[in-house]
Amino acid sequence: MSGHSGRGLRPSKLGFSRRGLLRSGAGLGAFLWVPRIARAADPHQEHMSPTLGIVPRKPPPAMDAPLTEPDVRRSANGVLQTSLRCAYTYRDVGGVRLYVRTYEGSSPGPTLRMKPGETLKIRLANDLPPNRDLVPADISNPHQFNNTNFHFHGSHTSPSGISDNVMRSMVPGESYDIEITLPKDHTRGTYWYHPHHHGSADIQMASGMAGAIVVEGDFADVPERSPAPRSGCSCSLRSSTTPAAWSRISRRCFPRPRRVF
Ligand SMILES: [Cu+2]
Repeated sequence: MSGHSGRGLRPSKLGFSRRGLLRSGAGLGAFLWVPRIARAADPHQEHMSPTLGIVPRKPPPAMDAPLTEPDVRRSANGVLQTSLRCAYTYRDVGGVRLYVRTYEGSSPGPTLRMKPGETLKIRLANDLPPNRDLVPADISNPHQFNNTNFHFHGSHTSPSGISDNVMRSMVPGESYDIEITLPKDHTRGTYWYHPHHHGSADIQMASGMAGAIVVEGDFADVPERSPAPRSGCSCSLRSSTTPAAWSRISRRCFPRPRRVF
């Protein structure tokens, strides 16, 4: 009974013809396309790719939820003393359950409120798991996502030692002290903190490791602006910055080149 090669198994012998196959193919194509056209007509579903399994079909309920104020930590007697624990946490974001790196189990992390002239003292515990990778040959590539450090974005303070030092390495399983003193003439406003460790900072921030720092005060607290005007603008705030503060800012942000090549 041998002798039947693959060539001999023509569609007609299998019970359907080539024409029938083409007809049924066209029918199947139409069957698959109709729901797509219907979906395209529905603006709610249009942007939801059917290829992404994690995208919910309904509008995410979290978008309708009221804004939840993060935990607020305030200074007392000139010091804001607190602790920040970096660890993995489950978070429901847009109706999707994610496992992300956080400060204190929330994203954003706690809001820190202090005043110019005060000191921020943080005990930072890095409870992220050990890194599984080594530093790559090209350190521009993202690496060792569980190393961290702490940066007070926008502050005009010391960048060295245990102050606002973005060159520190805070490795998993260890705790570190951070001590940042703001000058008395520090500009008031809303700032933020985030990790600044080379190789992992962007991954950790995208994961939700960031929080607000409010340096409290207003025009009435700035000696040069007192008594405060009834209305102000950012220009008057800038003109209120003392020469000492300006030279600190310019030294830090625009370091003078030693030599021009
Ligand atoms: Cu920054």
